[in-house]
Amino acid sequence: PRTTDDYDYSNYHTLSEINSFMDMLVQENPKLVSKIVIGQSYEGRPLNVLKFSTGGTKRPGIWIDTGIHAREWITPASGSWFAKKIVTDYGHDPALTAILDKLDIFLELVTNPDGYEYTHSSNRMWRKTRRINIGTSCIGVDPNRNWGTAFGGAGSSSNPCSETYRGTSAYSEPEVRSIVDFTKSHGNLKAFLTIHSYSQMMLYPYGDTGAPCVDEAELDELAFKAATALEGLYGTKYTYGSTFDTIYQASGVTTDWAYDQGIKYSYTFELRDTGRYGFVLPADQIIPTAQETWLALMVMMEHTKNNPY
Ligand code: PAY
Ligand code: ZN
Repeated sequence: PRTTDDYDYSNYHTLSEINSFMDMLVQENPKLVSKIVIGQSYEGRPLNVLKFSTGGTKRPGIWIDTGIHAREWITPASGSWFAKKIVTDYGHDPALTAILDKLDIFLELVTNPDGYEYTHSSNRMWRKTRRINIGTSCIGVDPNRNWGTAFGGAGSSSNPCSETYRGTSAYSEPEVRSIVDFTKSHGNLKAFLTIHSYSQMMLYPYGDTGAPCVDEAELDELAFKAATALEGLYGTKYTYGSTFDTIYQASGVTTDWAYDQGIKYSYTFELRDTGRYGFVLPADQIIPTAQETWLALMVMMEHTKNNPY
């Protein structure tokens, strides 16, 4: 494709295709979109973040990441569709326009590029990063157990061969560290939405403990509204609740960290499906999945806009 209008949103793409897509989107919309490189992956690939902004300085920000787990291909595919949706709707859809007049959106499409590349070249079911671990032939750290909140707790593994290996220390993975550094230097993120698959869930803190977070009532109500909007399009049913109560105990996860940084609207999304195809979701479900998820994201972004803190 030469333009983002010709991009095939209904198929899965390689890392280099997604990188070209991002560059085209920036080139076509220079007033609205820019690309920030927040760091480098373990294998040295750039960690690219799309910034959607209509001006201002350090406006409150919404963070969205997709593709932190390599095999969850529906997430960067949906994220690419979101990126195009934002540039298409800005100035036309009043709700999105109002959001972007107050808030900036940051979108990291391929948060674990080494892993993503590996799912294309070698092993479609790879989850972790591609770090070489000392003293074992097992590769990789789970980037969703590597965060500093409850790092090392139950629901994460000290075994480098495990799919939930936490790494040797919190933020050991450059893919995680770069987001931490970006978030802290930005200092004004108000929502943190990390997109995974599969299970059809919206999860809020905490993952390491069943104790409720202080904002549980508000986060639960907002998840209900977002899930209702999502279901309204194609009837896809989501469950929601804390990670601990809804999926399982997990320590050192992104949302617990983001929430403890003071970013109240912190959610993990688990996109389609509930297990029939799992990570290998057929490509004909990409656009419907993106469309329905977008409705939920819009509910959360509007709520963030309307409830400054
Ligand atoms: O962040 O709420 C969280 C933790 C839950 C996810 C995790 O284990 O990291 C849930 C899994 C994921 O998306 O990675 C669910 C999938 C189906 C899996 O690999 O088990
Ligand atoms: Zn995941």
